[in-house]
Amino acid sequence: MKRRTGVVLALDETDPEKALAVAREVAPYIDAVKINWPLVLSAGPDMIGRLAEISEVICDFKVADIPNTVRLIVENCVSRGASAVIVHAFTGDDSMRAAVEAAGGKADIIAVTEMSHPGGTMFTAKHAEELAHVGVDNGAKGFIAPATRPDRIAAVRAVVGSLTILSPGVGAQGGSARAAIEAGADYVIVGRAIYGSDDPAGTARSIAESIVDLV
Ligand code: NUP
Repeated sequence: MKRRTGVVLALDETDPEKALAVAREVAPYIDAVKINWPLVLSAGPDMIGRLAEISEVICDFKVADIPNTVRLIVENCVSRGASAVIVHAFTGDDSMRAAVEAAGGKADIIAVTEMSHPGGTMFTAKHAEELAHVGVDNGAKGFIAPATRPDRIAAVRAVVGSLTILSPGVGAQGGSARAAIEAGADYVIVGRAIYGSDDPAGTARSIAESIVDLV
């Protein structure tokens, strides 16, 4: 994934045609579309390939399983054209290694560290640095850290060095794109604030403009 604007669209719109329209409209202002279960369950997995014709695609399936199941899921995402797959790190070294091996250099594996919602402080925050280490030690190239708590982005940055950090939680969850990038994120992930707005392209452009001097 090549950073141009530093914005990733979280496309949780569940109407497939609307989702494709938003992706097309917003494409000039984003570096990737992140697809999650809501859209895949309503549109089917072929949506991964359809979006890949418009943009780089990150499959946010938060894969959390034994190594063999992780491998099967990651291989499937990559064969459909995904550029990256998000996996949980709490499953441990062997599952993380299986994800990286299954991606086979054709896609990046992104490890979840601390989650952005309030419940993310119950367990993930207490182990965020260890979770980041699981990713670093086993070849993950990207890390999810919360835009809702920019100081925690900085804590994850201290573990992952120059590897990539992507931060969800901007807009609907209360985080600011600029604060996240200033704290050390490489990309912000933005969903409802863009696809739920009256002017998705204009909103994506203004978020990109708010960080243009930092990316
Ligand atoms: O910690 C996380 N927080 C989070 O919001 C990890 C994530 N992957 N996400 C995802 O980012 C979430 O599932 C959704 O797809 C997107 C944020 O969307 P929004 O709050 O901007 O609408």
